[in-house]
Amino acid sequence: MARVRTYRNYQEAWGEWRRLGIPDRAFTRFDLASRQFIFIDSIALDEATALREELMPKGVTVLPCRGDRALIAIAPLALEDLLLTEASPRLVEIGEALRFRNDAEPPLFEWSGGSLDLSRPRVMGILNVTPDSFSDGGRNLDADTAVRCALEMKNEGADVIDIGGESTRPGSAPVTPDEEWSRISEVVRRMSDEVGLPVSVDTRRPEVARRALRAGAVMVNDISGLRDEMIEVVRTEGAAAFVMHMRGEPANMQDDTRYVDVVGDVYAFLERQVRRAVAAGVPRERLAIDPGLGFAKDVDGNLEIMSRLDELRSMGRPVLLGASRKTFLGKISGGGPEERLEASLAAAAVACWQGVHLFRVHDVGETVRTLKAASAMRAGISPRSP
Ligand code: HH2
Repeated sequence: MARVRTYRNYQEAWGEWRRLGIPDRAFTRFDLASRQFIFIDSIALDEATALREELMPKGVTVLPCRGDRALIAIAPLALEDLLLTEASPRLVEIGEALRFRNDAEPPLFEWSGGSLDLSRPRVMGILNVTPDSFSDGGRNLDADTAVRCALEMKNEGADVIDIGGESTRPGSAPVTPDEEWSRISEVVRRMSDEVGLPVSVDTRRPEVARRALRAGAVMVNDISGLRDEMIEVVRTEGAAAFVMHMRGEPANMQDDTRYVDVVGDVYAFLERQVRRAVAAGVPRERLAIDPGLGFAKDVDGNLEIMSRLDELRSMGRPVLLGASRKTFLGKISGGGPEERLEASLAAAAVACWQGVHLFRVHDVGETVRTLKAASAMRAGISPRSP
């Protein structure tokens, strides 16, 4: 799926295009006044060349870039005109990306037997049943406490509870699947009876995911990007899934945080994984995406993603964001995990403004109130009753 990129000014566009290997002389052909440009993030050179041949007679510039990427310079309205006449499947796909990026219509998010209405921002409350999570580690090890905490999050307005049994903070040690499952099994089982919110299981282990889905969870939150075995679990159990971007393992993921274009690279990865899952039989409506803040990204990478979240909407899938209390927030506004509430709420407001659909957070009540205010301001009207 193509990615729609908006530049704030000419310098920003120029700097990025140079990094992507676009020759200077090409810049003059672009009308930056239109501000929106279309990137195709996974396109072979011969395909980009074919697209250029197709569009050249229509006065549209296609520039192949480094790293299997092409930039199309066309005003969105002109593209809509083009699509009205005749279009190859690639062009139709590009038109769709534009609509997803620009339309207010929310994408569907479903699982077997249920769905989540994304016409307003939704909050996923974090429930880590671990001794060592960076923010709430050790707090919910006992199942009664964990269920009480989930009920509290529900009362504060959470829409989903995300249960994790393994910390994935940078440098954390992995646990065995049996250990992970023994931490969360009772909590997952008690959720549907005692809390009554959809449950997501935060795991990268297919066997843990399968057990959790059979015990009542309906979504899989996989920080390792939904590899083949996990895709199979999601498909056979009829679950929904969050596909998150990460490189390497939590133990070594901060060793390399360089990207050609962080948003473009993250988008290309997520798109590839969504395509694989769909090709394997998981309905598209069951997949959501997450750029994975803090996972193989440095402070500047995280901030660049925060400022360009709107591009992720081009894929037409719900976007989940996990910025809550993360280290990069501490680095820019100071303080340890407990002192990052204000920065976390700022992240929620900035993301809401760009149309992010789901928010994975520790501080549910505060985030719900922030999102109510931010989404009303974005829409320019008072909120509908919940
Ligand atoms: N971040 C963490 C864990 N799971 N899942 C998604 N989809 N997105 C995220 O950004 C994300 C995630 C890390 O945060 P946390 O669970 O609070 O800490 P820990 O990994 O130490 O348990």
